[in-house]
Amino acid sequence: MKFIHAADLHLDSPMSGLSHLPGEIFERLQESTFQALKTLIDHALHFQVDFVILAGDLFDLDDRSIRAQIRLRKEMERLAESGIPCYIVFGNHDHLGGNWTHIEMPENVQIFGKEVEVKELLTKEGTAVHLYGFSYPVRHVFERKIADYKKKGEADFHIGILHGNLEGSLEHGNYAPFTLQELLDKDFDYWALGHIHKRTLLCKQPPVVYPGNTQGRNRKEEDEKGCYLVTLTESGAELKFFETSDVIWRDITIDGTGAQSFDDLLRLCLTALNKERREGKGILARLTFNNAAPGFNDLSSAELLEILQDDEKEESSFVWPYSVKFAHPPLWNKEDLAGKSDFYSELFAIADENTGIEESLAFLYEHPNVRRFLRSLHAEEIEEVKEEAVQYLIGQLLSWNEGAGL
Ligand SMILES: [Mn+2]
Repeated sequence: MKFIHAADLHLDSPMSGLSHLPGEIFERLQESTFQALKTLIDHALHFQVDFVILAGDLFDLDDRSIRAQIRLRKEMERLAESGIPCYIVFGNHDHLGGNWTHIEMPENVQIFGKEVEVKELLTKEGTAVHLYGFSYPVRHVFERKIADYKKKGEADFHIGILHGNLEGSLEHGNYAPFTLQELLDKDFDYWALGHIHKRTLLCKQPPVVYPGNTQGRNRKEEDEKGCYLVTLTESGAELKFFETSDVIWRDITIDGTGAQSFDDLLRLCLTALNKERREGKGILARLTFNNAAPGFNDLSSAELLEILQDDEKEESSFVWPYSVKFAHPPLWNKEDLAGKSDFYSELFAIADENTGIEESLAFLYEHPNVRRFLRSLHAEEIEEVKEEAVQYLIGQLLSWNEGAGL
């Protein structure tokens, strides 16, 4: 028996905060969650799987844009033509309590209700499968829904579908939490999880799987994203990962040792970027130079970026660098400087305080022409901004001191 397990498609993600990208690339990114779904269904048809599982957060927003629902229906109809059912639970992003225009899905689509229930399937070959799951009735589900999963009746395979958080994992909301042991205690043959966007195999036998999301939507969701083709037999499970992402986020580190000139840097960048190029895929790359000569700075990186971006806009297999940075080994360290003078220790203390950034940026966020283009910063982004500000300030102060012969 074989099936495809995917989760967190986040169809029609607005890709907010990325509209500064060139129009063609931004549009490609906005289309990418749909393209990922299409690729997923292509795989399901190619392998003629017995069914497909989508483990929550199919839609990005709880209003489920009509566009997203129509696209989902179109792909579900392709499955229906091949007689392939699709089992769906809805998660915190597309909970049942949202206010959305109802679009009818074809009959092969099996949606789990708000309480844990079992759906029975007899495959074409006569294998009996019991699938267990529930959909979020509201956005915030903090109950331990895992307690409601129980094996029911006789079947060749029992499969749990659960959109929720592995307890202790801090990157996502602690919804419908569970521990690995709780899952294993259920004695199911496969756990089809959703919610955590990073692909993670929690257990090999029986497989307990977060397939990750199907398309990265920001630089934190880097590298290839996709789904699993799962084959279950009496003797065990076999998992094969398939990529579905159309645009891939990459973090690239380049060793800048020996780069003497701007030309050297440019050549190193071009080599690194071209190595990433993949037919039919788009790449969004962040470049970091290690060990580059100290003379290279933000000015060189701005110029580099402009040149590297030059021909990529029109390229359908683009490699678009969106940032070039020089990671210079620090010329100073906090403790030394703070020990040297009260001025520095005070400066670090102010930077450590968690206030100030919002106030400093208020004039932008309150500006009528600007605010509609801005989204609020994540906590980590605020940390980054603070860190860069400190680096910049100290750099300026030290070079001024040097110049003044102090
Ligand atoms: Mn999600």
